[in-house]
Amino acid sequence: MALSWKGARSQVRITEMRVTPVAMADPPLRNSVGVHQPVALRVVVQLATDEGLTGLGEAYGGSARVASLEAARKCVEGKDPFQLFAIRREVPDPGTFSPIEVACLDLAGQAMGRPVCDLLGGRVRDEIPFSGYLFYKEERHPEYDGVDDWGKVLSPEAMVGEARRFIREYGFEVLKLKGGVLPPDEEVETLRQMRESLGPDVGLRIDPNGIWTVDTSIRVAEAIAPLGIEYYEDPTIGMDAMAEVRRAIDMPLATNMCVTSFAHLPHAVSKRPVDVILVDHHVWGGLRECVRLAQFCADFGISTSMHSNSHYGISLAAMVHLAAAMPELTYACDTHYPWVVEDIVQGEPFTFRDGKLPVPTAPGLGVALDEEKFASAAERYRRYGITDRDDAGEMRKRVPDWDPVVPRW
Ligand code: GKR
Ligand code: MG
Repeated sequence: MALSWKGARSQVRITEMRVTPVAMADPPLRNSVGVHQPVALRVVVQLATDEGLTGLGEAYGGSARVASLEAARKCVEGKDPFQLFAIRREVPDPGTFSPIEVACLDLAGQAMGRPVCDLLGGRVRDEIPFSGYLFYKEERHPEYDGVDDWGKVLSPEAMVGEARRFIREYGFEVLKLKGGVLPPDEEVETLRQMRESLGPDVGLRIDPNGIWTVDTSIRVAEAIAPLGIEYYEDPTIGMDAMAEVRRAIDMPLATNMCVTSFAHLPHAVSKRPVDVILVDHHVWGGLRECVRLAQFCADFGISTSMHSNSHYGISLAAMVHLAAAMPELTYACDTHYPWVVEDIVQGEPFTFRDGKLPVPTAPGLGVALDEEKFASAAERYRRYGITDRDDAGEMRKRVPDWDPVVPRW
């Protein structure tokens, strides 16, 4: 039998679903594949109801996601935002359903006068700890239209400078180094200098996005073990290779690459490739699925953290509500947010203090679009004409014979 609020709110109907591709200015951050383009792509979903409410969701960008969301519109319009199972049945793809689910939860929260975390089971913490996300980087893109006063960061010494600035400006107590960029020994040296300069209390992580061989992964693990590493994220690619590394080292291994769906979980338990899974509501099918994932992880002795990609404040609000409602969250969450030059949400709702963000108490997600900035992000998407992320192609503009071979080293 339908639960009581359906009777009370059965008139709520989604009257319109808007899908808007947007692009944010993104500095030339390096990773194992290449370098970030001058813009990072996102898609904003707006759901309007017959009661005059608007719910917001945000997804990874790219032409396939825009198309899948456009195709989902007919399954969403006319539906009740509280009936998430009914919508999911018609929109089964996790990455497509995620921004729709978040927008529905935003609507449901607004309709009920409760923050989204209350719809996920309720908050277990009032502040969410984040890790500062350090990237090696190139000089400013020539065509970049944001502020980039970080300069080139391609040495251990420069990375220590970046780390100190992250701590000074945001108070992060944990730092994650995006690795797989410099030769492994230089990245070990980067971590060594960071530990020496930052002292023993700052948490350190490294994530080379699966670019290293098993042998290199083990060798690096042995070299960084004395530095006290919180966890070692995706040094190599695939569950079998990760499990081999894990058997050889004594340091928690983490992933957002080899366990990315519920179908992977049986092997995540039997092969034990990792100790930590980074949840990501954009990938796993929304906030409620991530709560379910975290419960599963706790039941099977796996820790949890949270993954991030380049994102705006709609995603950040969703991540904060999720982290608030995940009793099993073990580690500070990732976020790319400090690299965002201009958000599309109103005001400045996210100010890191001591590396943490407070959980919003307003109904829904607690963010609203700044129409002017939103329009300018949509215009930037059209102006750059980039419809799919291509870090390797961007790198080839700087190094013409660049070949992102995996595994490297
Ligand atoms: O933005 O270059 C990047 C990151 O490498 C991103 O693509 C990853 O998804 O942050 C990510 C990670 O933790 O693997
Ligand atoms: Mg990762």
